[in-house]
Amino acid sequence: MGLTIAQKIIKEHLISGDMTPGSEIALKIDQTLTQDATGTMAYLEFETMGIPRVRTELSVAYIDHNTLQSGFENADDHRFIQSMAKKYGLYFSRPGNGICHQVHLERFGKPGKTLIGSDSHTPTGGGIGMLAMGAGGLDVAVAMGGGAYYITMPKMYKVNLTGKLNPFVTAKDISLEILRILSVKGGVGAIIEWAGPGVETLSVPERATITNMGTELGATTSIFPSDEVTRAFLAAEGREEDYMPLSSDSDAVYDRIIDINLSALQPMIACPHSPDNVVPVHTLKGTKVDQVCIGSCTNSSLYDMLKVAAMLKGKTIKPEVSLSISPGSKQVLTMLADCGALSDILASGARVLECACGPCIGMGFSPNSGGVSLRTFNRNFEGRSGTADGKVYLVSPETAVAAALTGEITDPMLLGEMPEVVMPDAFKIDDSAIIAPAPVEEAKELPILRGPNIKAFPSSKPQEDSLEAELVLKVSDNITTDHIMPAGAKILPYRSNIPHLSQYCFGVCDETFPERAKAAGESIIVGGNNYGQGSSREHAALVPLYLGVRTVITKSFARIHAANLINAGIMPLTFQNPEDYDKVSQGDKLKLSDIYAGMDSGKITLTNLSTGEEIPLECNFTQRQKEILKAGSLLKYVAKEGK
Ligand code: MIC
Ligand code: SF4
Repeated sequence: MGLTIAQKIIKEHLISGDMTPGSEIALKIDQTLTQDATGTMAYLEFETMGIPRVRTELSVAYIDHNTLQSGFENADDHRFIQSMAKKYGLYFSRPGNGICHQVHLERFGKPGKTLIGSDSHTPTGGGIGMLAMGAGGLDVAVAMGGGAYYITMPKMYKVNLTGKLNPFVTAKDISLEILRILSVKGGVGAIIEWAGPGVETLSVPERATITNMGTELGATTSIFPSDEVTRAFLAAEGREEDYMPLSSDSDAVYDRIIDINLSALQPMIACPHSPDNVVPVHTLKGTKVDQVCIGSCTNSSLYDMLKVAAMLKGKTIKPEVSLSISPGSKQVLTMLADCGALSDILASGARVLECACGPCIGMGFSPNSGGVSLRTFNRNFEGRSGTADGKVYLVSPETAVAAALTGEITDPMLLGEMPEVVMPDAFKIDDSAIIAPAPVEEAKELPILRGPNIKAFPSSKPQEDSLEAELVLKVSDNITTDHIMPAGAKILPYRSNIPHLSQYCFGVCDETFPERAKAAGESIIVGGNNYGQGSSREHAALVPLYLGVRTVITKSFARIHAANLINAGIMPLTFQNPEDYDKVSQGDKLKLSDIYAGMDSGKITLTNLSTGEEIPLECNFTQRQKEILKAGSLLKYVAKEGK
């Protein structure tokens, strides 16, 4: 039987396990990346492992999330990460050099390699034919130390592309269309391979837009073939030697095949507050728009920005609309400046922001009260923009510009001719903002620079055989990590200060949660389907751990969050019958007994001590996961096993 692209890369990197979907596999990781919001924690964890130098082919530490520096906290964290990178053998991408995924694609990504990153949009690298996955900081720390990355062997989905995109219809619209078809949980447990004759019509940055947003499907990752388009992109980046061709075998078997005809696609828009709440743009025609943001790791490539500049050239945005543009990298911004496109953008009335995540993670540029914000980003979760009642819609750069020019949601296809955009044959290479690590001998003597914002991480407890605790919080379906541990300008600078962060835990759902959880001592959370979707932030596990949460029981979990809970020593369990979710209420006293036997059999009984009812729960832990939970956390397990 032939292999898919992902299966080929997995086979080549398989350390243990068998490649049957559903079984645990251990993968050798070639490259890692971190960003600063998850990086401080990942490097603190790496430090405790006592390994003198990273053992990957390449590890890069990016600073792109926390760049406001409204106090000493961000600046201290940047210095800490920079000193870690220098000492332990990582490249350091300075603040201002760009968003991790965009820069990694430009300067480091290589077809056929494995990459894990402490950021859920690491699958952006799939656009260049990498097997790139988002992971918790601790998993990245272990991989930096040369350890394997463990995942459940995914199923294989294929999206077969035919035809060619019409002007004003873009890769973002393909992403939104697949979200409309599959929903935010439709990719769970699967790798999505993009195939068919339509693939060669898409450039690497367009492919990367699509693999980036595969994260919103809950997919393990998404991947494109590596072909002549990939070679041309690498050549333009001055790294043609990194090219290798990659394609699936003609008799590769897929669990599901979805067809999309690019010629028939129209501009799409995701409505508040979920990326899968997708409709054609024209159905919302005339909706007044207050704010437009163009950028983020989804849509900030040179190609995107040149299209935006060409559409804005000679025009002025509506006075009622505020438009921000954040180019994805220094390379993109420099090239925009050199060719004059930046002047066209500025002349239109746009505000140009730093090459960083910025408004995407609520670091400034929040919309006005109740404001409608059209963003080229990948997430529109409630409250993420920083304005609690802001209404965020996700669109392509073309649809974003159409709204900025008209002041309302407008199908860009109605704007007349799309101006021609010519991509240069070569990108401008300037790696001066990427700092190489110190040579081994010199590194030994180097200090690590720590600020007072870095606090110890919470200690976890070994899982005991029984647990009696209060159900402190019951939440519904599709709870995101932005609900569990919000980000934004006020909170993000405290990513290495769990006690401070804990005040905001679940603030979007219930501001009383942190106090109630602390008062309860040990506690349990109950959730619905797809609990923990979104970010890879392990803070969404570490903060509940700090507040005393011992187990989370749901109808189903998002992949990275479930792994983060186990790594932190919190047991994720699911209802055997989803309707039993209704048999527990917030405030109930719950009991789990014979947990060890249950971990082996996959069945654990929950007794609701408040009603007397018994409820069957399920778990599907691998031997390793059981040992992690019994040890208390992945860190304790690694220390114990010497792994
Ligand atoms: C996000 O887009 O939510 C983030 C911020 O990039 C996160 C990482 C984080 O929470 O630091 C992600 O996607 O993993
Ligand atoms: Fe940054 Fe937004 Fe991309 Fe997350 S999704 S890495 S916050 S740009």
